[in-house]
Amino acid sequence: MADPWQDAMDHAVAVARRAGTMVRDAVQNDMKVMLKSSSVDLVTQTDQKVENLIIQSVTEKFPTHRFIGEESVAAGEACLLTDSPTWIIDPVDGTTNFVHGYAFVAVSIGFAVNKQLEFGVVYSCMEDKMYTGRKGRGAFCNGEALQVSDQKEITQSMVATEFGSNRDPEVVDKIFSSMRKVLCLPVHGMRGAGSAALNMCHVAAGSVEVYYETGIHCWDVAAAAVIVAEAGGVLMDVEGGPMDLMSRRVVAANCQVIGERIVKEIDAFSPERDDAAPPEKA
Ligand code: LIP
Repeated sequence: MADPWQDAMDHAVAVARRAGTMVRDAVQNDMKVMLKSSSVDLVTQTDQKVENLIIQSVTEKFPTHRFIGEESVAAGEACLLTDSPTWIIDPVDGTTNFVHGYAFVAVSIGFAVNKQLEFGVVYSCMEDKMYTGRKGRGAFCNGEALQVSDQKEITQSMVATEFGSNRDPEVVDKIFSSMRKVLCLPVHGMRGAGSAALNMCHVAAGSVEVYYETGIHCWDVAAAAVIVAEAGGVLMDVEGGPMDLMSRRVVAANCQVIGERIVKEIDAFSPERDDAAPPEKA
């Protein structure tokens, strides 16, 4: 059967490539770093330029489609997923990496219809790796099919997580106590690429068994969630049960057994949801 969203997906791949070139070019130049929620939550003009490029180019081709974009939300737009076809965009996932010239930087474009994720495109700009996933049709990296690892033993596993950008000591304590428990299971190793989307692509590619994080946003994980699922992996909440895209909590695992095992070690907490109502104006 013809894929009703093939055109949109082809467009996402093409625009992600253009965006990636913009990111690579920007790394060579001086960049102006600005702050968002805190002094460690960084944003650059490139994040904003890339998001504008993607939104403009998609709007020209699909004028009725809607957007949730990291920088548009930072500028005050609502983060609401409706039944309309919606592009969920992180123009630069791994902004801190980008600012420091650390190699894992991705353009992440997810696409949802009727609140269901249909496809995801994650372009790892510095590595020139194009990860794609289309619901029901598989996941690929530069055209090669992706398959999660078949490991079922947590003690033989590689685990990825991140410190995030919340430096509230209570939150940092929870992050460290979870990491300590995971490390002492013991696991083979713990890593963090500095990009949620790429951590998840590493699960899809089989080099990491499980990635978990609290504090991410829907634009960090929407695209890669399709890639993980289509590579045979599972997505869940940090307390088990299904992943909720707006909850800012994610576990992406190669299989249910590993996902559920890691959940037992996580000290869960709940940041404000992405779709929380904005505060009323005084
Ligand atoms: C970042 C993530 C990173 C996570 C940060 C942040 P950004 O996205 O990909 O892994 O730890 O909290 O969400 O801000 O670079 O798009």
